[in-house]
Amino acid sequence: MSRYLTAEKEQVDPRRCLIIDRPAPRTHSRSRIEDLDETIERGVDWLLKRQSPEGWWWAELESNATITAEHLFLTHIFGIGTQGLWDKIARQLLAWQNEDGSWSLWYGGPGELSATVEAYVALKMAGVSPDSPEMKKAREWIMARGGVERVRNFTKIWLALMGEWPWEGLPVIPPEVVLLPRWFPINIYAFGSWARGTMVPLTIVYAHRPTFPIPKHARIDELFPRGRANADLSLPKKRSAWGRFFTFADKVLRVHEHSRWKPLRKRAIKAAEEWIIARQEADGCWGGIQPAWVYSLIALYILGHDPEGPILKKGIEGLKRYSIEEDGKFRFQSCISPVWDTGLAMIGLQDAGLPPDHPALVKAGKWLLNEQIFVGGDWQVKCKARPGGWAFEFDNDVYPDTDDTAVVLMAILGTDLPKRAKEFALSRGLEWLLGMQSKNGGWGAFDRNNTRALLREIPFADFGEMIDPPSVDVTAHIVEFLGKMGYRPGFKPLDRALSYLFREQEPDGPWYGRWGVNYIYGTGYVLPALEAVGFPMDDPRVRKAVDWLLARQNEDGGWGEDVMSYHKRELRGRGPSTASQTAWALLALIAAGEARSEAVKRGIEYLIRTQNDEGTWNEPYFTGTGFPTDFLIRYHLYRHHFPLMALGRYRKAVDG
Ligand code: R03
Repeated sequence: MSRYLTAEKEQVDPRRCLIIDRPAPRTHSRSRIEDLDETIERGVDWLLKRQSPEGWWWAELESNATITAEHLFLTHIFGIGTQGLWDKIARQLLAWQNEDGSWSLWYGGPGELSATVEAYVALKMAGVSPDSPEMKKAREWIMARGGVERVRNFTKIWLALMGEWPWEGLPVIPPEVVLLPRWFPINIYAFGSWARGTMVPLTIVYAHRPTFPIPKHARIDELFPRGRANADLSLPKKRSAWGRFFTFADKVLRVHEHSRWKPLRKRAIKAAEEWIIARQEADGCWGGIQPAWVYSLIALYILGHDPEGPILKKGIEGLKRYSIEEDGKFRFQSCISPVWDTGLAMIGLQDAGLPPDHPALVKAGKWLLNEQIFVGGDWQVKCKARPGGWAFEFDNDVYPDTDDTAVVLMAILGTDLPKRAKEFALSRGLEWLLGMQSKNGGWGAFDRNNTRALLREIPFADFGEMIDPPSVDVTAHIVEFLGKMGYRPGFKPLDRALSYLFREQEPDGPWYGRWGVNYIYGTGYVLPALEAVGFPMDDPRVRKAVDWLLARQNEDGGWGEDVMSYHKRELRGRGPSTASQTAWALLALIAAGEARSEAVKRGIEYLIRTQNDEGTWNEPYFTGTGFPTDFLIRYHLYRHHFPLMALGRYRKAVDG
């Protein structure tokens, strides 16, 4: 068995220069607009010190207890868990536990049942005594909410893999779906890229129903309210017409699963296996995301691949790059963001006044040029353009995304780079983006026209999102890039994008934030995009958005928005001030021509006042979105590069 976690032969730590930021004190007394220059200078220095020798910036992408608990489960399944690692995981999980015994999906958020069950099981496996006060509280919290029967499908899959939940108590996904043709309403390319990369390996797992039993002491009989034998195995209720249809289809598929006549099964499994193998990345990952990665490892393992063989060995060793060990604690990242962090850091530095030929920018720009992807990927099923995009992670050639591509292109545009190389990168990036525009004028993140909403109704769909329809925030980034390239209304793709954006505007002014929390994020991207394409900022629709933001400024001069704004109308644009959300609001207002307003001045003073002694900002809140209310992300550089952009653009706007 490979013992990657205890391997001592380490040559280079793949995570060196990963920024793991902690809150720092604030003892300075800068708070006035006269302190702007010093604040910017400190912010620039902080960032420059943290650039890697290769040129990139890369900070932690924090999520929640499930990802780390599942890492423990995975090491159990492969028999590579060590007590040393499990102790570190246990310490991390306990550090995240809420006072009431539960675990949340974001800082300050309510306890969540699936996360709490996963953390509880992982702690039990790690050897934490079920009689400890922490475990007792967790158990009571779980049982008060219906116990293990009420958790999401993904949690049930992990429990089934460990013999703690019956495979019968999960919706069926037959591997034969891999064979369905692309014109069929349900086929793997109709799913969002992440759902596709996750479900293809899961079909193999489902077909084999393997179990890797856990020791008796760790079993969870106590989480079944009516006892294990009487567990409620019914599927989550879907009320819509399609939902009822799929629930019926599930019953039919169950009969098929129990029959011995499965004429296409062997072919389907073979096709799924080849599909997975063809998509492993250079660093061993799949799609740069934890779910696709871990289920691909498990699927290939079940099919008999050798853990010491080329595929699984690389896949398991690669996990190290997504791991973080700090202060005797271990946590796993669901995804990593070096390309995104680098692009945004460069834009922040440019706004802060670094010249285009600054060595840090040139170095970062050259690194980004090398990251451009010129091989095909899944997106080609719906788009005929030549490749030329960027992905979020170091290695993810199959799934470049339009959001990273737009941000990187803007970063490159403001940097002095060898002329021919720069022009080539810009033109191929632009060509790819234009090819990826969806029918409705907007852009999805990973695919074109990925909008089949009926997939949300399958019984499996109880977490996250099944599809990747165009979103306002991604579209705004691309519009902004088009503007910086000199495109103006009258250019057809831009006109279509602008009508999409205005169709999506809320009646009272703001825009929804798909990949960031929430209306402040959406609005904070749209107004700078409109300005970049020369849109008249006295347009009533712009003024409405401005008024909406102004009405939501906090007493302290900042802005904040609670994650629950995704569910509760009255929380839209409301919440404790944060550095990143304040910056988004300011970027919107400055773009709208409000730089000299009292509100913007107070917002800027909020950022000046709250900068900490290290030159960055403290931000415990999660302001990034993976899936609204199901999966939130704390990007550890958002607190830094967005304030830097806002302060820098403010200075340019009032100086000029
Ligand atoms: C901010 C813009 C750049 N951008 C990329 C954003 C990446 C966000 C992180 C992606 O990480 C994921 C984590 C996931 N989990 N579960 C799923 C998943 C997908 C991506 C998931 C959910 C449902 C299904 C399959 C997988 Br079905 C933890 C655009």
